[in-house]
Amino acid sequence: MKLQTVELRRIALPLVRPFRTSFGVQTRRDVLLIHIVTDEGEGWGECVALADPFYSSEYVEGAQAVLRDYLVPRLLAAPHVTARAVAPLLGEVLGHRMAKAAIETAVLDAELRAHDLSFASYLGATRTEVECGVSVGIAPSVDKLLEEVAGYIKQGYRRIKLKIEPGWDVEPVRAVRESFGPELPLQVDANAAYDAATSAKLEALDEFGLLLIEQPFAEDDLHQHAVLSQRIRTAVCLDESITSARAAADAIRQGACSVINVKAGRMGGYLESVRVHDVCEALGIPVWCGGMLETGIGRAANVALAALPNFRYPGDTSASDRYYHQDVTEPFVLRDGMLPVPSGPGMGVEPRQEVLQELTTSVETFRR
Ligand code: OSB
Ligand code: MG
Repeated sequence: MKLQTVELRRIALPLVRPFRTSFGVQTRRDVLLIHIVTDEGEGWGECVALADPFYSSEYVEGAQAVLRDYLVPRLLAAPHVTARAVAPLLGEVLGHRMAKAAIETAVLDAELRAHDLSFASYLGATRTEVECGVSVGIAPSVDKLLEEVAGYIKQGYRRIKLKIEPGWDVEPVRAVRESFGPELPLQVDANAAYDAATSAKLEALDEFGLLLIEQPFAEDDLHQHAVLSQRIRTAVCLDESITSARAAADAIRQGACSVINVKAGRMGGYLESVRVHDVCEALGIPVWCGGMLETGIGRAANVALAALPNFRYPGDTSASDRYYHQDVTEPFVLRDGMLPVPSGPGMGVEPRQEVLQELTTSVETFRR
């Protein structure tokens, strides 16, 4: 394909409720969308970087800067682009995987639309719907938490993930177990909030029959994860630490995790995510699909990825109304705890022009 224009569009969406994690509170989502036009059609990508560099070193203003100054110029200079060529074209630029993933996704979307092929079939999906879980923020009180969890269970979510931090761990987990019973699929996510000194609290979670404990320690501290894995029966899962298929293989070999949360943005794109999926499958390690509070654009691609065979746990692929009153695409609606995998060409969803216009805060356009 010959690239003609690249548009970086920022939109702002209020969240339906504040989302509190160990790294801060989000009340709105400031999203960077990439829209490309080629001689064979158009494509969209969503950059998952958050507003602040608190979950990852990347953040939305930084992603836009590196796209503007380094990534988009390299892409526009190429005589011909395909999704597979994007990572090599951008390889000279180190890191910035979320920014790179957004570009690769937009190119892949355009390419697949041009070939009338869906993300799901291209990536290797084996299911037409995926099981959905929900990530529940740190609540103002245990009572409020129980109310929120009850609401999600009633809506049909098949798994609950509680955000935890030192001071909000054993008590909320015990309360949820006591209220909803031992059969509720339940897991926790610390977003790296623990260290060797606070690790005893994580060992105390071992009695609650959790599916997994996600990223308790720092991104670069595989050793501490390996130590915890040895001490508890509950599976240790990595999120922030896993930035590539190589990182996944290393973490598994070191005994740092027995489950991996796959997020395409963190890994530089859907192509690398499939490699992570494959490497984990070969090593007997299940994966599941994480989320970054995506709009319908990012969600469509995530749901396609989650339909691959080694995605063996419900994902953080919740319905649109878990996040937004009004989504950018037709909303994703939960049906019996599942979301349907889009089957149309490319990501199989279209941004609604009037909604985009209403939410847009800035647009930058680059031409060949
Ligand atoms: O750690 O998985 C995480 C949201 C933003 C950043 C990091 C994380 C999350 C979530 C929610 O847990 C995922 C979602 O529902 O999209
Ligand atoms: Mg996480």
